[in-house]
Amino acid sequence: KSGKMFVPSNTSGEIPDCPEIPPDLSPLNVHYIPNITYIKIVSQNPNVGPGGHGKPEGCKARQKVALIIPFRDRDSHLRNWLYYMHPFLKAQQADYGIYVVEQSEGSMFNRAKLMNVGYVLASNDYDYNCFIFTDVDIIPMDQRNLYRCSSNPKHMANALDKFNFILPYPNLFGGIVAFTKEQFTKVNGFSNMFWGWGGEDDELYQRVVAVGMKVERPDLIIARARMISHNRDAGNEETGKSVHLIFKASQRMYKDGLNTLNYTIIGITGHKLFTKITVDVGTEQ
Ligand code: BGN
Repeated sequence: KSGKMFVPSNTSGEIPDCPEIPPDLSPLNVHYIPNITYIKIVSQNPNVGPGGHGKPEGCKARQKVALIIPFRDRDSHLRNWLYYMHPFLKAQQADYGIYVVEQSEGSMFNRAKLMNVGYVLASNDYDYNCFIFTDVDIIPMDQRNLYRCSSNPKHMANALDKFNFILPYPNLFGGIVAFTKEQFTKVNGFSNMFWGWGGEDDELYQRVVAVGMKVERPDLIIARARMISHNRDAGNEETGKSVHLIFKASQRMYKDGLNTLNYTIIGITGHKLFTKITVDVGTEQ
């Protein structure tokens, strides 16, 4: 016996960092499949751990990404989102977890508050440093659109099929946004005061600008995404109150947001493909 042992090339014993840009990313065909089942999605994603967590094999991801989805009564959209997104995030070598934040019945929908709740609970669950707040009905059509954070808050829904793959107005900040922990706490999160449809994203944009950050967006080609078409949900009507709140964003932002968030958890369930948080966010005062 020579006494020589096999010495792995990485002598520190730690797995290497994943490459900055994951290999072999490409555009995708995305279409809505109304009857896709959870059983099928689970069987196609054996790598996904309880609560909807995934990790790259053989390398260490540079970011830990929580995906936060505000939700109420959109089961078939959720199934489609999961069907496409688990393989997508795997291809991107993401270290990630999926949090579906469901608002309990009986009050007007408050998308922004659900985002704040998702941020707080995901932060308690794992050491995330990047938070992607995404609607359940938007599915990216190109794996090169990296679900990661940048040095500025990033708007990622700038090329939706619904808007003919262009940005409909320069300050649009809806659909999907990515914030690091530092960026999100700097703006005190979303406003808690937007009940019903519209404007909470425009208000968040005002917060970002008010603290001197810029908004980044991916290239229009790789940002292409499908939005599942649907009618406006009951319990999420437009109230017309948004415009006043948006105007005063910079005056209100430190008195309305993460530091004033209140809610009651109804339940937290670790499903195979996601963590579901059901929450009572109250009603408009
Ligand atoms: C805008 C909404 C956004 C929404 C985009 C795209 C408002 C505020 C009006 C003062 N803004 O009109 O919330 O993301 O459309 O649908 O409603």
